[in-house]
Amino acid sequence: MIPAPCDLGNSTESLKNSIINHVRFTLGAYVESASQNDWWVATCLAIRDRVMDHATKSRTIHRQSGVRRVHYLSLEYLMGRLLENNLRNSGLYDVTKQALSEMGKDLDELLESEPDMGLGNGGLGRLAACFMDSLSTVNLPAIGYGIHYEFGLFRQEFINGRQVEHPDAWMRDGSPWKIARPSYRQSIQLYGRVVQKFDDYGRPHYEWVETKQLLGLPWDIPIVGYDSHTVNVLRLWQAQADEDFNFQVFNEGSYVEALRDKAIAETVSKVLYPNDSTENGKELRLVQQYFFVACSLADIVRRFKVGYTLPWSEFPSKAAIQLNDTHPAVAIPELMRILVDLEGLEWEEAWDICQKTFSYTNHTLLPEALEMWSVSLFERVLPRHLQIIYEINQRFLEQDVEGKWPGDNEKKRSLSLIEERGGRYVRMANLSVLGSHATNGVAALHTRLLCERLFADFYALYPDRFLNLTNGITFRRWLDVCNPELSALITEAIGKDWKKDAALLRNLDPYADDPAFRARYAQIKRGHKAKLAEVIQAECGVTVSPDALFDVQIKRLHEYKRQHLNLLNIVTMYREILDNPDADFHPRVFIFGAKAAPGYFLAKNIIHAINAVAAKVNNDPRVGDKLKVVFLPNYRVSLAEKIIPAADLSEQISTAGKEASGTGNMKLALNGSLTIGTLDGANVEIEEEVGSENIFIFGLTVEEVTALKAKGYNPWDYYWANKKLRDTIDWISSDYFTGNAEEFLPLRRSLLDHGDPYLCLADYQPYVDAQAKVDAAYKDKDHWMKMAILNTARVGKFSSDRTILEYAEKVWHLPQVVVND
Ligand code: F58
Repeated sequence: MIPAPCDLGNSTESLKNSIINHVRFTLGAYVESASQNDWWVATCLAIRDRVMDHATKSRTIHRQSGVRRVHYLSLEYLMGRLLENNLRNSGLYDVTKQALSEMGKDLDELLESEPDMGLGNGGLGRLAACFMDSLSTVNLPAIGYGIHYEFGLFRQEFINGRQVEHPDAWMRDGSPWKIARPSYRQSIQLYGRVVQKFDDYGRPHYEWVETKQLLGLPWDIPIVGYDSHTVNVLRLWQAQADEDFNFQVFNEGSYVEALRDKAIAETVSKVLYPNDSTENGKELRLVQQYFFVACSLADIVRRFKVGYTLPWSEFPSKAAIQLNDTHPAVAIPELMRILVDLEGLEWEEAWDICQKTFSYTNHTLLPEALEMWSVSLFERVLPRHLQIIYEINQRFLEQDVEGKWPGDNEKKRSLSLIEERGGRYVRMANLSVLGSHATNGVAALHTRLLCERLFADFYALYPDRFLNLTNGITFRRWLDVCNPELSALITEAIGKDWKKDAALLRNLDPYADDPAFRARYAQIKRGHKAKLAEVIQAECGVTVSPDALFDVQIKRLHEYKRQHLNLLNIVTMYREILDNPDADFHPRVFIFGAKAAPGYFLAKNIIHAINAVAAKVNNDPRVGDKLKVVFLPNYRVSLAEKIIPAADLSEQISTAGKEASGTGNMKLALNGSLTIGTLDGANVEIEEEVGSENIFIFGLTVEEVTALKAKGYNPWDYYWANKKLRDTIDWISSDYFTGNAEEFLPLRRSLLDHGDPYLCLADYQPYVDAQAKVDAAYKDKDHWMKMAILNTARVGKFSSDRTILEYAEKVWHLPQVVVND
């Protein structure tokens, strides 16, 4: 008989026992002298024990019920810290806090000691993390697949105001959340060549030979949903050398050589590429993509074969595969290879299975961010896949494109999977649309622009394949965890069901008119501002007042996001304070958080410029408390969790048509920060939800941007027509801020000589005017709080639960499967 497992109850005593057992038996430490890290690990393990049973149960139920599962393929998961999220979602927060406190330990201190799991660059990676939370919460059978990077996104430091990058060894000491699954290890092939062979009937087939092997070891991270027993897993692949690979060399006595090759193999999952929106065609990146895709598909196929004895035509009824942008798009030719070369299916049947299985999310319209691989590189790394892509392309152009536009070579050029101008490249976006039954944009405006511009010809060909699925965020992490005080206030007012059904937040609407509620809401905001002021003091050495307006721009640093437009306004304000010391500004703190891609020169110049302006402003006695500028280093999820609840104003000022959606805009609005923004991405829908009287919209619309560019945009016109703007730019590019007038010439040149590609100058005056309105509005504190409450109350639409349920209904056709305790 199998004995019952040890006590995994949810009482304080049970938790104390579990934690102490882990301190003693897992970590081999004395309770009396265990380190802070030991206590943190032991607490995580105690929670993990309670979660794992549900993970096993979820897996069993999903298998037994034979339902379709979604497999989310993403090269990035920006998870942040896991302990507090898991505690709050599983309802074990209070009891764990109590258990620790009875043992003389402070939970909050332990939570602070957890390193972020920063396996992503920005919005796309964080979206994947929010989706994993929602998939478990709404009881959908799902597996997330990605790479077990040894180094996540770099750690950022400022030295003399300049960004310096350091490696982020997030799991140098291991991580209590991940579990190795060696029995599901996969072996995959790379490089080599293709040989054509013929069967007894003279039919050709292809073999991929003389390849290099790479092993993928899966690590599972359980994903705990809120108030649900579904625990899905995030499966991350670690690259390992195939042990047989160098046996020969090893036997010949070249021990060191053998190990060198092992090290090379392992570099595949070493480090996350810190690119934001530019790809640079690096071979290792392509190898990373194929490695994780091939391991994941092999895992999915293994499950299909073990679980069922079904024909391949049933594969799509068991497996949906979502491509998070084009980075995993090589999955399309890989599944074709499995079906045609390994399983012997006819091309047409295999292609039908592929299209039914895959769906694709696009996250950008920026042309430079569209992934393309040089044909020669692709051919060297994945020779068989290139052949398959050629075959897909030929059939597509000859059948579908020729059928719709006979003889139209321009259409063929535009739709082809191969770009032929300026070298030959594989277009991963075209491959993704073609190999999928659904392509979605991430906000209504973005989807419209996909259909009208980027994929116009595909849209004409297959209009039914395109749909919009506006992004969302998990309200658990971005309210319940990061702002427990506000979460409690909301729950007190309207009950706790909003945590599962965010639309219920609308019930808060009337509370905006309740002075007592407003006062408590304001008090909570002030509390967070006071805490953030301490962080600012500790990180930047700048004293800021919690009574100032906290104006926040937190996101990757990119020209299209226009942190430099924000800077132009700051410098304008600075001048105005000096010119007119009695001007009636409400004191303001401008807060930035942003990492720049290490090779993105102009983005780094902008960071330096903001830091240089900050240093002057913060130390100028003529300015006093009226204006402070701080750039918090090393922006990451756990820092966002401190900034967002403390923000009054949310900067969402991208050039219209450039930001696909944005999700920081949703997090900030949820926490009662009013948006100052352009009509871009999801800002458009935020305005629709909160009402135009509760948001500050300014600037050119997408249509106006297009018209202006068509007419011929010249930033010098704006420079000469607006003295304030001219003075501002000239001041930044003088020696005033650093003693060296050359320092910010790159920024000046981009704004003037290089044509200001993101139209900062065109939007400058409308932005300055909108900021003046913000200043006036903030002076009426009571009304401001009312607007803030209405933002919290009206952004229920942006819950990732809603987004995920829409994917489940419209794309994956997935049932909800409740897992009982
Ligand atoms: C972001 N993309 C969009 N890409 O910019 C943002 O508007 C959107 O809200 C978000 O996706 C979620 O849909 C984004 O974060 C990347 O970070 C890529 C990483 C790999 C290289 C190319 C950019």
